[in-house]
Order: sequence, then structure tokens, then C-alpha cells
Amino acid sequence: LKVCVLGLGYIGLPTAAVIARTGARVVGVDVHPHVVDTVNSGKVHIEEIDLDGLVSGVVARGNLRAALNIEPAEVFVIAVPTPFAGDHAPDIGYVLKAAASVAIVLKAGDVVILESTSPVGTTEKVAELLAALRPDLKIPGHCVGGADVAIAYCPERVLPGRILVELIDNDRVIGGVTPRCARKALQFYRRFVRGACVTTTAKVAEMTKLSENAFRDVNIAFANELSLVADKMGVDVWEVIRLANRHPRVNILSPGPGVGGHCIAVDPWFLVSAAPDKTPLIRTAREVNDGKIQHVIDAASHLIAADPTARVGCLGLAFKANIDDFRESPALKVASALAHRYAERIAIVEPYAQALPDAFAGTGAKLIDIDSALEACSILIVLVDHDVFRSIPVDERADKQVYDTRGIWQDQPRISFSEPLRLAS
Ligand code: SAJ
Repeated sequence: LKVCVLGLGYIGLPTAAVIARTGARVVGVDVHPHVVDTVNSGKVHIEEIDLDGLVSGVVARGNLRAALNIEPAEVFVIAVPTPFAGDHAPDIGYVLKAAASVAIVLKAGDVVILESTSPVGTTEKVAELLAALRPDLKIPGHCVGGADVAIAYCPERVLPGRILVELIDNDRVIGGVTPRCARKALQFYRRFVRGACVTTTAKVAEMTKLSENAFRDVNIAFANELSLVADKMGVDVWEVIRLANRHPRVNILSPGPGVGGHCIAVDPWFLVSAAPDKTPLIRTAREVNDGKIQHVIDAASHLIAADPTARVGCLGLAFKANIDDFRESPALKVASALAHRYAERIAIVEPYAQALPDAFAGTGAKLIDIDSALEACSILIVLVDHDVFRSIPVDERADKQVYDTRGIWQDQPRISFSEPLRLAS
């Protein structure tokens, strides 16, 4: 079997490598020459547990190689980004561009699968485009009788940090443009998925994916909203959540400095943009989670302004724990806002960064290690729950003013935002 994976990012590269491990010949196509060169040298351009070993193995065995241009194959997996344009409207330009390149080499018997998170109706647009570009082929939904090719939507559902495990173990939803398309795609996923593979229509699969991430966003927004109320009331939100979660039917998620990453902070907008007047809850959740960033900046500023000589350590820039991914990261937004406001008083600790990102240019903020921060800083702002921060014992931080936005140090003497005078003590 020859498989062509379009897009070698956080999803495409692990997917290509896992398929290659099944013995298929996989070519990964990417527009960035450095990505193609890196993969062909058996290395990876993204940090993900066990991915480096897997890629070097499948490249060495000749099962995976990367290329700048598409090649004929039997299965095409599209895993390119779907960002949003202005007004939070989804931009499916990369998907359509990838589909147009597939059209060049498409032949009867091939299977085209879209994995990118996409607005409802995108897979049908892909079919429409293929029908327009390849009138010589019978395209599903655009022909009478049996189609020459199969087109399906099968969203990825993997969690960064657990991608290789979840690619195999998670259940998959496989939505066909027609039931036959779904069955063809199912045969492909059975090669490497251990979880259940459930078939449905392309539109249902598209909306299912968006609903999963909107569900998580709404639930995190609830936790973040509780944290705002708790700050105002002078109540420890972590204790409230811990106790509420002892109820058998309550499972409140964790507040944080906001929601980051390229999925949860983006995908709910695809639902809002499809039905703006029907989605007040999903929209508000997005606004609550985005608004939490400013709340954290304000609360941290309050603390920092109260002690003008203190050095401040911001712990973490990544969008979540134990990864090197800074996309849409609330931690990065908070830390860079503080660096712009308080300049060289701010030190950043981020074990997953080699240098400070561009957002810190001209601020005077420095990247230091955690030991130096514990020595030099009397104020600590916890922005990411990396394990290395979590494991710092209380005696190394008991004398510090700590604003712990992730609740990782439950034993830390708490500061209260309802009593500003205490902050100056
Ligand atoms: N977060 C909180 N509180 C929580 C949980 C998360 O503030 O209780 C924050 C995180 O710190 C992070 C953001 O939310 O900033 C998103 O993190 P996440 O771990 O919830 O999700 P992602 O973005 O890493 O991955 C999600 C997953 N979707 C769901 O759990 C429904 C994953 O399964 C999807 O495959 C992925 O999006 C995707 O690619 O769509």
C-alpha cells in the first residue's frame, strides 16, 4: 500500500510514521523544505514523546520519506492546518489547496481522507472540487452509480503529549461522503487503529469533532468563571472544585490562565461562525476563556506593582504542561504583557524553550532556569503546570509571593485578590 500524507505537522507526521510502521510505503508531503529535509534525515521538527525514535526507524527502513511535491498513491490523508481568518471565520484554503494537488494524481480506486479539523460541509466541498478538477473520474456525490474514488472525513482526536498512544488506542469516527466511502476509509484505519472505528456521514463526523472541542472549552470556561468569582470572594477555588468533585455527578475541570493550543481555542468558533444566532453559550465560553488572560495580567500586575523592588519569575510559556508548543498560549501572552510592562524586573522560566520567543523582543526580560528564579525572584507567577515546577518543595518557595494560576502548589500560603492590602505585606 502506498499512502500520501499531506502536511507533516503535529498530526500529519505522527500519523505518517504510525502508518509507515504497519509496513505501508508512506510519503509525507510538506511545503516547508526544512521539514522535508529534517524528516528525510530521520529526525523530527516537533517535540512529541517517542516520535523521534519511531520516525528515525521508519525512515531508516525506507517506509517513510518526505517530499515537497505530491505523488500518486492509493490513500491520501490530508492533515493541513485550518486556521481562522478575520471575524473567527474558518479558512479552509489549505485544505482546498491540498485537495487540488491530490486531483493531479488521483486515479480510480484511490481513497481521499480529510483529517484536519474542518467546518461542517468541508468534505463535501473537497468532493465538489475534485469533481470539477477531474471530470474524467466518477466522484462520490457527483456521479450516478458507483464512484471511482472514496472520500471521507476522519478527524484526529489525539492529545499532544500522548499522540502516539492515542493515534492507536482512541476510537475513530469515520464519515463518508457516501456509506461506501466510509467503508473504504474504515479498511484503511483498521490497519493501525486498535480503538473502535465507527462509520457515519462526513457532516456528522465534522460536527462531532467540533463538538468535542467546544465541550471541553465550555467546561474549562465554567472553571475559569468560578475562579473569577472565587478571587472576588477571597475563596480558594481549588478547594471548592476539589470538594464539589466529590459529588458523584460533578466533574469540574481546572481553571488556568486561559485556554491555548491550536484546537480548543479555535475550533468552537467554527460552530459559532456556522450558526452565530444559535450559539450564545459556545461564544460566551470562548470569551470567558480569552478574558481570563487579561484577568491574570491585571491580578499579576497588581501584585508586582505593590512591591516595586521585587524581581518576578514567570513560570512557563507553553500552552499546557510538559510540551514545547507555544501556539495560542495564554502563558506566553501573560508573560509577554508583564515583560512589556515591567521590563527587566521580569524573568521567564521555560525549560522547553531555548530562547525567548519574538513576543519578548525589546522588553529586557530574560530566560533563566528555575534554580536561578528561586534564588532571585520574590514574586512567582505560575502560568504552566510543568512537572518540573510542580515538584518544587514548599520550603523552596514558602517565603515568596506566589500567584499560582494553575493550582499546582496547594500547600503554598495563599495571596488574596479580595484584600489588596495584604499583597503589599
Ligand atoms: N486547560 C485548562 N483546564 C483544564 C484542561 C485544559 O485550562 O482543565 C487548558 C490547557 O492548559 C490548554 C487548553 O486548555 O491551554 C487545551 O488543552 P487540552 O489538554 O484540553 O487540549 P489540547 O488542545 O491539547 O487537545 C484537544 C483535545 N480535545 C479534547 O480533549 C476534547 C484532543 O483530544 C484533540 O485531538 C485536540 O484538542 C485537537 O487536535 O483538536
